[in-house]
Amino acid sequence: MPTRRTLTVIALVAVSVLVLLYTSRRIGSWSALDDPYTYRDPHDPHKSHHAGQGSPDPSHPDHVPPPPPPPPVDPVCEGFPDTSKVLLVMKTGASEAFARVPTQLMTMMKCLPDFLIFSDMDQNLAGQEIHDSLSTVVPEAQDGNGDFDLYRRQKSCLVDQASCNKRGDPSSEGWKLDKYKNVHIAERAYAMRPDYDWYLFVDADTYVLWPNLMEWLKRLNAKKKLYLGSVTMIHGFRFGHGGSGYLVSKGAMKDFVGKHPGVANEFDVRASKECCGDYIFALALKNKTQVAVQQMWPTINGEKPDTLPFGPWHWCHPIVTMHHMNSEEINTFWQFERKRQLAQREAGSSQPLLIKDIFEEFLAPNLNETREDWDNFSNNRYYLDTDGETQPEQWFLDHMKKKEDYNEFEKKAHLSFEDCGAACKSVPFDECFTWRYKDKMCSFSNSFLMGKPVKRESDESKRTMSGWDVEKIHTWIQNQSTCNKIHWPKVDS
Ligand SMILES: *[C@@H]1O[C@H](CO)[C@@H](O)[C@H](O)[C@H]1NC(C)=O
Ligand SMILES: *[C@@H]1O[C@H](CO)[C@@H](O)[C@H](O)[C@H]1NC(C)=O
Ligand SMILES: *[C@@H]1O[C@H](CO)[C@@H](O)[C@H](O)[C@H]1NC(C)=O
Ligand SMILES: CC(=O)N[C@H]1CO[C@H](CO)[C@@H](O)[C@@H]1O
Repeated sequence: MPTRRTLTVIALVAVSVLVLLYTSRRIGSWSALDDPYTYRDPHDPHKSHHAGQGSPDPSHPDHVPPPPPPPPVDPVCEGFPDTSKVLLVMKTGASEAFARVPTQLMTMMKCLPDFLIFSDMDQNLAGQEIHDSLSTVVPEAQDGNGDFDLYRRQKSCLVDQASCNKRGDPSSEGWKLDKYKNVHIAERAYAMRPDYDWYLFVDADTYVLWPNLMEWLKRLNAKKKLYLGSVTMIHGFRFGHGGSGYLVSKGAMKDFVGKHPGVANEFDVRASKECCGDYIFALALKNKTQVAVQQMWPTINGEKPDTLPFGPWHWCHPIVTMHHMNSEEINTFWQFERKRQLAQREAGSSQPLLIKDIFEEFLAPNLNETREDWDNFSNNRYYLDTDGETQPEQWFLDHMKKKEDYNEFEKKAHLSFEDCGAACKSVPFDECFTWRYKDKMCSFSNSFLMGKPVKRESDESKRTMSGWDVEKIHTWIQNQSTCNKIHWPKVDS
């Protein structure tokens, strides 16, 4: 039997241990509080200095400098991949920066150790520097050029940009200015940060899935000259679509902007004659290095959860970028991605996020047979009355099936929303997953997506009605493999 005295001693010891534990935790959290004062060397993003710490005291012979405290880890960034070899280079404009950039900084960019933001004016957004990419455009390209009206107006704005822009049309003017930026941005980004393996160029409404990107880049060699994107064409020339984002390897950047100082100015005047900056970038890159874009679609993608067409060519593919995401959509997707990664960590699995996972999160819970005043973008094939008084536009006629191949349901498809749906259900999945009825026209899509609500038209025949062949969609999904084989895009090097 323990005596009363022993019990008292044990109790006292227990209390002291608890007090000690508590104070050491407090100290721990105090040093974490110090971390916001971490100073990041702008010339070397990987090196941090802690003010007043780590400087050895020479008067003390046995002095061992204390190890620097670990960098602050936001709990939301736990398990976030090491992105220190990839530089995100974001392009925006002063007329949109305050609407788009803050949410990006709070979500998709939150766990990045470094990145650069370029615009058409020097700005500071809550401490984040935004650089004017157009400050060195040659006068020959700017003078007397209406494309630069917004550029000039922004600089002389006495109040906020939104108020000044009431004198113009910022979205179309911003677009005209945009095409001068891309090569300058590449040049400046490389000059400011020459030591990265990869440079990822995106717009301010592009979303990047970092865990997927880092998983993908493990398979690629940055020393090769690579330019990877979602291919678009102008005048038969292939280039990576800017909003989807394009990746350029260190090898290509070195050969391009590294070896050709002033290359951006060589293309300033050319830019005034072309439509788009992403196209100019590809022209300049090809001109100087012979490097051409490689097709990475659908992994580098220009759609977003509500417009991604799910189906045979969008399923077991990992996705690395999405586009046209507004702040709310970025926030929603970021939370989904972080939640999923946490769950995976607990389950000890690490499958990349596939396009089918986006279907399961965003569309599957909301699949319904029909929706009124809703557009599901079904536009692969049209059924319409070609014997009426008004001749339909040629584009619609070009998207019709040969009438002699119609079955009984297809013959009536143009009559009503219900007939259109019955026709969809009468054909196999590679002809119709979803249908839409609008303006006395029935149209099919061989993929399925969410789409969006549209304003209700007072004229009954002008309303947009959408339908999903839910049964066919489920049958098709059940017939898919479970995506054991991940379809990473093929890269030649
Ligand atoms: C690059 O552009 C210049 C100027 O337009 C042209 O003279 C030259 O032939 C081009 N070089 C290549 C390799 O396309
Ligand atoms: C879902 O589909 C059913 C059957 O077509 C329809 O009656 C119902 O209105 C739809 N629900 C919504 C929210 O559109
Ligand atoms: C199911 O998959 C098999 C093999 O890929 C294919 O031949 C068949 O057409 C598919 N059926 C459906 C209904 O998708
Ligand atoms: C799957 C599908 O039909 N997607 C289409 C959605 O609508 C846009 C714009 O009309 C088209 O570009 C897509 O091809």
